[in-house]
Amino acid sequence: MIRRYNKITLGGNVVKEKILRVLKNNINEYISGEELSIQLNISRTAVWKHMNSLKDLGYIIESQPKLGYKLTKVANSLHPRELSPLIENSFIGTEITYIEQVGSTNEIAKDLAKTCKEGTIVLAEEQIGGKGRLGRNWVSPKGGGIWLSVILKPDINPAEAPRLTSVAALAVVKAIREETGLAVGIKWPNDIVFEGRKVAGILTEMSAEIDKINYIILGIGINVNLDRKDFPSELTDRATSIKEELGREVVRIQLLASVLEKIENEYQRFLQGQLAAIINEVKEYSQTLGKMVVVSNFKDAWEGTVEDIDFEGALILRLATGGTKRIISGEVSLRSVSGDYAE
Ligand code: BT5
Repeated sequence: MIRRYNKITLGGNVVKEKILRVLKNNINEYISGEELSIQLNISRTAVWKHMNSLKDLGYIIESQPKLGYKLTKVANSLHPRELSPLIENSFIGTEITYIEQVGSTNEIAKDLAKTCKEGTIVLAEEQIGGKGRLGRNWVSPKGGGIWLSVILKPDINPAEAPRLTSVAALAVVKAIREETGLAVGIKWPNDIVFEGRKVAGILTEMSAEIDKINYIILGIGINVNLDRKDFPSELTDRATSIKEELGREVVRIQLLASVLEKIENEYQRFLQGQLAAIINEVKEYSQTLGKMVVVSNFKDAWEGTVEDIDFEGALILRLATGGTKRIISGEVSLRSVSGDYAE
């Protein structure tokens, strides 16, 4: 079942919200069932039922007959109940569709996009049909990642839509660096990498008419607490997670709140005409500038050295055969020391 949540009501049961607040304010301390029932004006049986449903949501709550209830661990979930209080944005993430398991959050976002307001997000704990670009697969196991779609409705020319991939990439890099300290960079146009391995990817999809965008969906996948065993063997050399690189777990929800905040900031800068400044920052984090590469799209491939990322986010390639080529979107393979090109 798909449920929408919004920031004001948190969409949930008000009493349960209150119980959770009391438990969180007294984390690791017992609070008696009687006290809770008096404070909230409900029966002790009702308190007990709410505790059970909180346990089902992943909260670890101990109970002792004489002492009452003690919250020892908050749920490792991205549930809007947990997320909404962390978001201070004015529109990105103020409406949340949260689903435990989904095919692809981008597909759900497409269904919502026609009627929902700009900034609505779709979140899942697990994707069983996660998508990369060009119909590729995106590995999205349960509970370890951030699998997110953001619905935007910018009043821009459809030809300018690829620029939003750079806007999103900058937001994700800034959030990961600030929240975790991991010095990730951007492999043009949509990969967030650490030492050559992919930590996050962005899939920008659009519905448009000739001169008007209906909506854009920024699909963002971040490998937060994934373990090496979560990746299929063919990806172990090319993919990694924040946890693998830092050697410790990261609080997913905190990182997610930061990603949403940065997306709102960078997107507002974009709408205010500050793309050139955004691209300058993208260039600071670029892992492709100055490198020998092969850039390909569905029909062509060009070999050369990346000379620049221009003020609109396009790649400027100095071709091995002479001259330059401006490329708006494509696939970059970097040349290794041995002279091979790796994805
Ligand atoms: C991307 O495509 O990098 C876009 C990924 C977007 C994923 C998000 S999750 C939320 C939203 N809902 C979706 O269904 N998708 C978006 P691309 O550049 O085409 O990279 C895909 C390639 O990356 C695959 O062919 C694999 O080689 C590799 N790959 C797959 N899963 C990966 C993972 N979890 N981490 C790193 N690399 C992965």
